[in-house]
Amino acid sequence: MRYALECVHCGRVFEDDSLVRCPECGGLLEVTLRYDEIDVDRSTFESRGLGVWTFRELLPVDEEPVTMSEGGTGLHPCDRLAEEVGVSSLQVKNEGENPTGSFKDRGMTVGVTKARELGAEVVACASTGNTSASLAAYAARAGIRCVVLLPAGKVALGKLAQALFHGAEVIPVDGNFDDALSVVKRLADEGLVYILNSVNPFRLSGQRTIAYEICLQRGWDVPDAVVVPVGNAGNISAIWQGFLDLYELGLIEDLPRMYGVQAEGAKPVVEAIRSGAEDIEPDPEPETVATAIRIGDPVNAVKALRAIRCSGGWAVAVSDEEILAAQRELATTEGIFVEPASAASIAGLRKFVDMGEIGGDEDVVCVTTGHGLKDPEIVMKTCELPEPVPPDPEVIAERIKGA
Ligand code: AN7
Repeated sequence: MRYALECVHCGRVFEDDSLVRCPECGGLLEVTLRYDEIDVDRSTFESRGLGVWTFRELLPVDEEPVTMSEGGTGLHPCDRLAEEVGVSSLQVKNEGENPTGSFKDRGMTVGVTKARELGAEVVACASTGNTSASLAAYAARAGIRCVVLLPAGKVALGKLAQALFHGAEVIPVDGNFDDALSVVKRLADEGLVYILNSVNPFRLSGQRTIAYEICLQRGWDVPDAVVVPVGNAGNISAIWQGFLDLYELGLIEDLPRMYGVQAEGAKPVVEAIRSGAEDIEPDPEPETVATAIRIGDPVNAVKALRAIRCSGGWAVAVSDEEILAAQRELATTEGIFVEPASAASIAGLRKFVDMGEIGGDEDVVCVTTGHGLKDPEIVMKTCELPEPVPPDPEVIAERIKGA
């Protein structure tokens, strides 16, 4: 086997793909690649089109994938914003360009392929929205029954529409994401459902391709810093592991520093980084306009703390006002429309630069995790729709000249 599952807590190693948590201590499992058994070099990947399955030798499945061409997202130079923020280079890895509009598709193509391989009859997740939209789509494609638990009234409209329309059984829960996730974990332990939250190690393997792609797109030149919004903390952990994989395989010569950004109203990871604590203190009442990261008890927190600390990075919290201002700035200065949670990475970058954590001469990649169309309601609150006028060229010409 070119991979195994390793417990993040007790370190035991397993070769049993049906596991989603350590059978010995209950801890999180992570896919560890056996680098000696993987025969790849830079040209293996350079000769293929860009996407998740470009890196199939590094993914823990051998079956035909359940796929919709996920990954292969743009890495957009943002020179005007770089100047504005005060860094010498800024690129945005825009994950909103995935099939269902978020980075979750990278994980689901791998996770749902594994679910099908295992013969799962029901796949399930708790979600702040994007995970449910992605799982609903991939489950539909695989022909597997899908159940999603959502915090009632707290999921952005576009995401809810996706989950419903792809035919998932949507169960709104009177509670927050953390409450919903603890229910799904329990049902998964009882064998009723196959869980596709970020406790699933196969899903997070797919998300490592964000790092793989960044390196390939930059000709294997590693950025100084990578800035990622943090909710359940799976993505920042997966991206860091992706860089480590390429480093261990000898495909890159450096590692980036990893920077996490949370919302002011949901910032347990930021507090732990600041205090030096080994684990987070859960926040029982997370609240933020960026509903995707409205999470108080991130399950992957320990891995994220390790990623941030081992890489020499840091974490900050940003206010809802800072998030919405960054969202607008990215849209108006660079043409990139992202959802509020994604804009947290831009708002956070500004803070890291102001704090001196990221230097003015550095080369930065911000990961924007979801498309702006996911949450049209939030942007329409701050946009004014002008009154209609007659279709009269003179009236409209006057309007244009007057502006
Ligand atoms: C746009 O959909 O947790 O730190 O249930 O949708 O890996 O959790 C979404 C998370 C960032 C945080 N940006 O990533 C869910 C869910 C967007 C997101 C995150 C999410 P993690």
